[in-house]
Amino acid sequence: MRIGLVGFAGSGKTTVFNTLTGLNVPIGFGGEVHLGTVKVPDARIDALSAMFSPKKTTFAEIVFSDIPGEHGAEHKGLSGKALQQIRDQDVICLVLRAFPNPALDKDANPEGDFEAFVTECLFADLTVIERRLDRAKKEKMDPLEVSAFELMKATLEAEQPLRSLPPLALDRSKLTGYGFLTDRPLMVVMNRSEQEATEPLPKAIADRLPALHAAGLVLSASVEAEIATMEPADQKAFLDDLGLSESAITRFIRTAYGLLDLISFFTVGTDEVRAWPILRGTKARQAAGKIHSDLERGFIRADVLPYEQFMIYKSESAARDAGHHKVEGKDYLVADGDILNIRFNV
Ligand SMILES: Nc1nc2c(ncn2[C@@H]2O[C@H](COP(=O)(O)OP(=O)(O)O)[C@@H](O)[C@H]2O)c(=O)[nH]1
Ligand SMILES: [Mg+2]
Repeated sequence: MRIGLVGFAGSGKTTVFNTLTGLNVPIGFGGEVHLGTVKVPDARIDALSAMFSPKKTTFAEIVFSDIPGEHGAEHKGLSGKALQQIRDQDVICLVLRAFPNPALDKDANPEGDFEAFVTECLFADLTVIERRLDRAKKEKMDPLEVSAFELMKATLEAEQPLRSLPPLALDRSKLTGYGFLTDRPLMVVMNRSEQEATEPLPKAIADRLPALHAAGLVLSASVEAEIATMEPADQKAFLDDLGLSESAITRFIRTAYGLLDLISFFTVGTDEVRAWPILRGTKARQAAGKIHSDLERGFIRADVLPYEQFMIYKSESAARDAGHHKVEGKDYLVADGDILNIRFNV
């Protein structure tokens, strides 16, 4: 999964990026996109790996991109280049500045920045759609496509993001090339000062999130940066002191998985124990395709063993003998924690 950190210059994107990835790229305005990969912790993978002692253990991964915002004197919006880079991401994570930054002559205004970003994305999508509809007047365009674009236009003009349109309203498989920003899942990170690290999201933002189908999270990048330099034992005490039960990365991953409605299935063996993130509601055949396209193409059936059952019996054969092993067809809805073995033939 690719998550792009975006936001206005000085909002703390690079600091948040360093916190989440454990990297240490230089702080400073502008610059290039940074990439960092994080393993998604999963105690079930740890347990399976301990049992199989595989050559390789593979966790789900998140690739974070730190995308610099524009920093011209007046214009504090995102450059065309930044917008293009955002289009390559699976999730947009907007970092809002809610701490005083002496390098900027403006007070923190997270609510204003939030609305500015939301509006900017609406306009960027609207521009793409209007251009396409203009072109449709000259060239032939499938009438169904025209009506889809008219619907999207009306949605944006009503200040609703495209992601608010339900799956049946829009055939998104035909729209992938457009990279609509408001159709991407949106996560909002409120980057607070040390003193306010545990304050909840301001009401003005919290109230807006449901209608935007977005998720929110509060953290203090500078607090997290401090924690990162401590011994693990001290980290826990420090988090407890602040009234935070978990580190930012743990909370971040949970929020992202919840927003996207992601679950994991597992493959196990002495070669590799691995977690595969999928959308809830994915069918066995598509899940097989995550592993390899041959497995999707030549899919015959899936042997399914829920993780919980496997851990009770401690072996596939014992769980099977006890009747917990299921054989499922291509339309089986994969459940969180399913250990899958795909039978296929190509
Ligand atoms: N007090 C405080 N300062 C922060 C926090 N996050 C970032 N900063 C500072 O704000 C400035 C801009 O941060 P940076 O990560 O470079 O922002 P970017 O331009 O969005 O990448 C730096 O001086 C950071 O040290 C925070 O949570 N609290
Ligand atoms: Mg930066």
